[in-house]
Amino acid sequence: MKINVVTNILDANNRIANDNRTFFDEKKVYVLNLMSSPGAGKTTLVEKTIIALRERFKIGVIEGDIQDSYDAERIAKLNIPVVQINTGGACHLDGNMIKETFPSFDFDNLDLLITENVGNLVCPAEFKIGENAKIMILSTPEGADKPAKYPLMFAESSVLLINKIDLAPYVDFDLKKARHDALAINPDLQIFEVSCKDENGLEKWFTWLTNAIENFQQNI
Ligand SMILES: Nc1nc2c(ncn2[C@@H]2O[C@H](COP(=O)(O)OP(=O)(O)OP(=O)(O)O)[C@@H](O)[C@H]2O)c(=O)[nH]1
Ligand SMILES: [Mg+2]
Repeated sequence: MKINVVTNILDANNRIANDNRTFFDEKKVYVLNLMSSPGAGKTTLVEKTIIALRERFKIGVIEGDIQDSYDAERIAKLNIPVVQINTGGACHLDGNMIKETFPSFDFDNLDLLITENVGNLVCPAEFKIGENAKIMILSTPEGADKPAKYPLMFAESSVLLINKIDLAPYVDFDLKKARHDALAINPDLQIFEVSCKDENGLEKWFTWLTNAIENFQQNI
């Protein structure tokens, strides 16, 4: 008897993620996969980004959490189309979960889909969802040793936002070390130092994202 073995769950996910990417390309929708530890400031960044760019781009959001819909409720208050995925224990979003949200969006009326992944510094980096870019947040209270300890997410991301810069003096965050170690892992990483609370530094992130969406739309 021949036994078929699915050797690599990541291969299976990659196929679905590539199909998602083809679909998003057809619809000219630029997709972000936003990742960080729990509480680093993902939803706050999504809120600020919506407020800054909503006049320029039509934005939709997917919120990924193990349980509950707090984050989706925050986004819904801004009158933005949003879908909450509850993974029911899984520590990351995958291609199939994203595909299942498709009927909930009017993609002909979207330029940007922001996907907030489950709070976790490890697994989300391993699973593609069909994104154009992976974006990650490291917040200063987490410590400057995180790039060295959790290198994959830093290696996979295009942008690193070092958030809660307002708290850096109180938590002895070694900014130089964090930058150095992150760039040693990924020399192409764009690093922005921001405070989502007082909005310092966010303008550079908005400019990066605006350029990325416009380049994508012109070249697709
Ligand atoms: N001081 C300070 N607090 C911040 C900043 N950004 C976010 N916060 C706070 O950090 C807490 C967590 O922020 P969220 O945006 O909910 O974090 P998250 O990454 O979405 O959290 P999960 O979805 O649970 O993983 C909230 O109390 C925010 O107000 C910042 O730049 N400075
Ligand atoms: Mg959140």
